[in-house]
Amino acid sequence: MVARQRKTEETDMKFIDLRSDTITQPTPAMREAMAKAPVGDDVYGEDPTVNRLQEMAAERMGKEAGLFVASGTLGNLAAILSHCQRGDEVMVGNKAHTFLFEAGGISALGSVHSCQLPNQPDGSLALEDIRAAIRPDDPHDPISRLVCLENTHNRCGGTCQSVVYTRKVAAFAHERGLKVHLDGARIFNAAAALGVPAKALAEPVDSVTFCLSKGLCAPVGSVLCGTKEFIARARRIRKMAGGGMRQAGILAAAGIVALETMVDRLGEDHARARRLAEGLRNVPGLSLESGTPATNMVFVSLLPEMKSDTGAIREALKAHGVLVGASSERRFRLVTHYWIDDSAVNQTIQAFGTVLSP
Ligand code: TLP
Repeated sequence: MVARQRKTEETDMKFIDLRSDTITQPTPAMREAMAKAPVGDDVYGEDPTVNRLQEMAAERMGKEAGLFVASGTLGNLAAILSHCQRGDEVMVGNKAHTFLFEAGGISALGSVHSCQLPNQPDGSLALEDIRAAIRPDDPHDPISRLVCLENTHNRCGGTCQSVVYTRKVAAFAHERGLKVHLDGARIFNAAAALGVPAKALAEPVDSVTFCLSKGLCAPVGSVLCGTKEFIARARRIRKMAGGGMRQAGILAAAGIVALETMVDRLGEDHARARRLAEGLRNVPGLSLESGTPATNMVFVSLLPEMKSDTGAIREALKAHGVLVGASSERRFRLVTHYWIDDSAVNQTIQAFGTVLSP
């Protein structure tokens, strides 16, 4: 209760907003750092704050270099277009964010062909499926170039991909001349849940994007990391996409505070997601998706006997001050984050109970 009052004073959020961790707002420490940040023209590579963030990010991911980008979408786009030429093929999960939710950018803007492999329920891609999808050297076929993984896996329930699995896929891909990109938008959530350094999850892959503006609360930005040579290519793609920013240190400053202060607390969001899940499990009419929450996402579905759909229920919850997301007409997504405290969890469970009561 106390925590919620404190945080509520720090922000203008009116609702208990569980739609996503993207709705998080910068903390007072971030706003202060933004105001004071030394800046320069980052297209010239002269913004000291951006440069510092990029170095910190690369260090955290165990890579040679980093590139500050406006969003996770731009980070993934720049990565895939840097790995692939026009007409090359990238293997992506059929529930991957890169495939479902990035406006088809890799094909629209990069002419990269996607090969969609079934995501297993835990978000992984089966090695056998990767093996079967590798193209022969035949002029009928596109050239298999890249495998894209996602950790945590959003659509598959915020699930984590282990170090062992990531190593296995990367070794398998590398032996066959393929590169591996990791959409690690929430890699720090995965690291916290698995109890490993994020570096260990990023080490096997060639490139990784992670987001500062989700559970880490920065207002804007992601960082793409890889070799120096890869990042030089990605920098050109970023410019081409209109993503070269000038005095971006104002934004990067918040990212530095995010990395320094917000990573170690992600376990709190996971604990609250578990409490929320336990509460919702007992609400008649709802069924908790098995395996969730692995991290900060709770997926619950409406039981078949429930007549209303998620749209109507979301409206009713809103009247109780609670905003939740939906990934289909029968499936809700609730994401915990810094601005969700224990009382918000309790109020959400109560609101669902009231709205769904016959
Ligand atoms: N995900 C958003 C929506 O786009 C669905 C969310 O609310 O979860 N990779 C993953 C795994 C993501 O979940 C997201 C955002 C992105 C990339 C893209 O990041 P942004 O929004 O910064 O472009």
